[in-house]
Amino acid sequence: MKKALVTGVTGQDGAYLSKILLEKGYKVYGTFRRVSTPNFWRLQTLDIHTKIHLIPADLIDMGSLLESLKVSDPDEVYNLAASSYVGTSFEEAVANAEITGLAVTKILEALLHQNPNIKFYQASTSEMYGNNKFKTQNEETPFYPASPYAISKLYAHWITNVYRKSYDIFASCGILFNHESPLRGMEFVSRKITNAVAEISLGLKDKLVLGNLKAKRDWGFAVEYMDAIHKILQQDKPDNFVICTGESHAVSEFVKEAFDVVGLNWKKYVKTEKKFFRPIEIDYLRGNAKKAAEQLKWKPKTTFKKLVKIMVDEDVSRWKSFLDGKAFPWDAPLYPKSLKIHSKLKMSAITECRSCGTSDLFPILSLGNQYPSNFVDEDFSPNEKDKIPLELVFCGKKECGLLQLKHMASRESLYKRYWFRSGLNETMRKALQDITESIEKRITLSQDDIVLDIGCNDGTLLRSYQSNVQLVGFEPASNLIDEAKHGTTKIINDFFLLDEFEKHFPNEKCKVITSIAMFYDLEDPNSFVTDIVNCLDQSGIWVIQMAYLIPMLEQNAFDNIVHEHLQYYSLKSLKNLLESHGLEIFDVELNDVYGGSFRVFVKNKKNDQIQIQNSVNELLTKEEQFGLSEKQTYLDFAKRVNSIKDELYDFINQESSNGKIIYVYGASTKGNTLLQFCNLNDKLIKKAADRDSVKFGKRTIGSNIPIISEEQARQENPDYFLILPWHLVEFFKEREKEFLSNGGKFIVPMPKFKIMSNNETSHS
Ligand code: NAP
Ligand code: G4F
Repeated sequence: MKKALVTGVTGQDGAYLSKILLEKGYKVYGTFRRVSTPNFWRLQTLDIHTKIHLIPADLIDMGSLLESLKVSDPDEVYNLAASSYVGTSFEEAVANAEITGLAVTKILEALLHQNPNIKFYQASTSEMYGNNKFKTQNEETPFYPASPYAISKLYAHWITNVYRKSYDIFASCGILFNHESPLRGMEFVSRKITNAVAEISLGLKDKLVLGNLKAKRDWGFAVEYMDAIHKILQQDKPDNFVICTGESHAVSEFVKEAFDVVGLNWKKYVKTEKKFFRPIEIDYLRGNAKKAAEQLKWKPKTTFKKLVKIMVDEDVSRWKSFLDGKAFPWDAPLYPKSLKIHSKLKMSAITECRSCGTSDLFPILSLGNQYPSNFVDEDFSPNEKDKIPLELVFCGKKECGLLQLKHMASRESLYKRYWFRSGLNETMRKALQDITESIEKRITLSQDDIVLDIGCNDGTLLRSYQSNVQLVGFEPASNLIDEAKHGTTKIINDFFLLDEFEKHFPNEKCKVITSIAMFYDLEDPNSFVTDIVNCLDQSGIWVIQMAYLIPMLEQNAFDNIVHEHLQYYSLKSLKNLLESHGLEIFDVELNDVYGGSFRVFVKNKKNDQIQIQNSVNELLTKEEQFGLSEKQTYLDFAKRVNSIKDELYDFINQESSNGKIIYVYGASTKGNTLLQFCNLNDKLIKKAADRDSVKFGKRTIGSNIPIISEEQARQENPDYFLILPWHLVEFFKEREKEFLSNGGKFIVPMPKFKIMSNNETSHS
């Protein structure tokens, strides 16, 4: 799925372009800036406000521009934001230069840093031609800008051309002539006229005061122009294109056409006043879009007359519905609910439980400021400001008691590339097959039923179904998609969203939904569950599997705590959340995956065909006995974790200063938590051995330990292997028999710190 970033998404063009891109299957990110009265009315009118991913950004703020590129990671950027009203640019010339002109260099610079392969579109304008003497204007016509706005736009136009040539980037400009629509801002002459005509026709007003009626413009319909700019970025080469109708009409003609629509004589109502004249006027603009017609195969369709009628009719109908007591579409001064806003502040602390919303959150354990787990190239220098605290808090509401992370890293950055591949090892393949077997035992699947796996990774789980069904997956990590597509029906390269599912499977529901090792990653579990409820057939089942809290506490497995996993569920806290959405847990099983997981089977409460198993109450009782509702249980865990940290660090530090060579064994994702928390780095641990060749040559983030193959590590024969996937230690003992029999030792950090050698197991 292509991703586009549209700056100025709240404006006329931003709204129409976003709609077109969504219809073409793009994931659309849009920037908006804080204004005193929220202005999402255009997006609401087109009913796309919930479908766009909004990013707060101001064009004069470099940080927010960088952030918007980072969050959206786009294939295409459409820079539509500008202070676009020519009249105001005379009054705020410096601001205009900053916003409309200089900001474009900032975006281009940010883009070069983020990814020079991003395609860039700059919204240039016919205003740049100014008072030129040519009968028509095309891409070769010289520019004579006649307003601060036009000068800023010309700067932006040239800088885009210069960057295109200098850095060989795909940067194109559309030189668009005036384009109008019912979504046009009210101060532009077209909308000022059509709105006033509507009011006059309904007896709400008796005059329209304008400026220069003789000025001529080439007016087209905005929707069609947005189609053209999409085409501009789909060309083989970047270039400049004029987009226009080729006809020019005076303001007075616009006025006459508009009054004609409602059957009134314009001369009776229209006056002119000096204050609406410009200090310098552009008398005449008429474009020539021959190049667009030839290369883009684009031609305008809506005539001048039709355009005016569309706008007048829409304004009349808005005013009529206002008179009927309905709100105007632009009377929307609140942030509409369910906007998707990606704020970088979300990295700051939560103040309420993500599940039940209570504000009773108690601090339990801090693992310090850490880089989100990653494996990076040798020359990568991490930036301290990318560290995010890893801190656990406990929800004090009795029915909930959810253990969760206080801070959150940007989701997009965590899942853009995912290091873990399900199909890589036999144990995991079997574990996933076990899930589909347990499902097919509980529910009969028939041909064409949809089974959906959310976070489907490389598709291993989907492929293990025995029944002949439609295998559908959502997976945000692009590096896994090609593999996931093999042998499956449809893989959607994205986070799960009901809208997205419905786009591909309109009017269909899923018989089975699985979410394996992902449900605890959700920043908003409530909206996810709402989407599941609407996606799941009423007789269907949802299976959630993830690391379970009791084994994590019992085994002191603090390395389960990573930025990805925001919640650490008990059965009770999960039950509380699901029940608030009309769902019910009907069975639960425990298994050894990830050192101890639970598999929870969920159904709609209204489905009484499925019996609730005793396993549910049994586990809830066990949780009470274990003390999962007590804060003290978690504080005791934190104490044990801190003492493991001390023991581990002291031992490694001492052995390293004694000249012993220590390697990591298994550069696991979770291992990065342990290394960073325990202050272990390449000074103390020389190398890390791993099986996955993709990691060879890379380093563990933050601790900077170079990763090599297991074979190389065996040859180099260190004194110790620090076992990061410690729950597999019995298996490693067998695999590294020779290393152990040659005197090598394992350092096993958990459940209790210990040293293992061939003959003995000793605590330090
Ligand atoms: P518009 O309706 O005025 O929309 C402009 C957008 O830019 C709005 O979303 C606005 O946000 C945003 N913006 C303004 N200042 C900003 C800032 N400092 N930081 C971030 N965003 C800011 O304009 P339009 O008609 O859609 O035009 C789109 C683009 O095409 C503009 O660049 C315009 O100059 C250019 N253009 C337009 C025409 C035309 O006839 N429409 C012709 C040629 C070129 P708010 O909603 O918060 O104000
Ligand atoms: O609607 P306008 O304000 O648009 P203008 O100045 O042509 O600029 C628009 O189109 C440009 C493309 O050429 C864009 F780049 C720019 O961002 C914007 O979208 O004025 C059109 C004509 C002008 O000649 C103006 O002097 O209408 C004349 N006019 C006469 N009376 C008036 C009025 N303009 C406005 N805004 N208000 C009047 O009362």
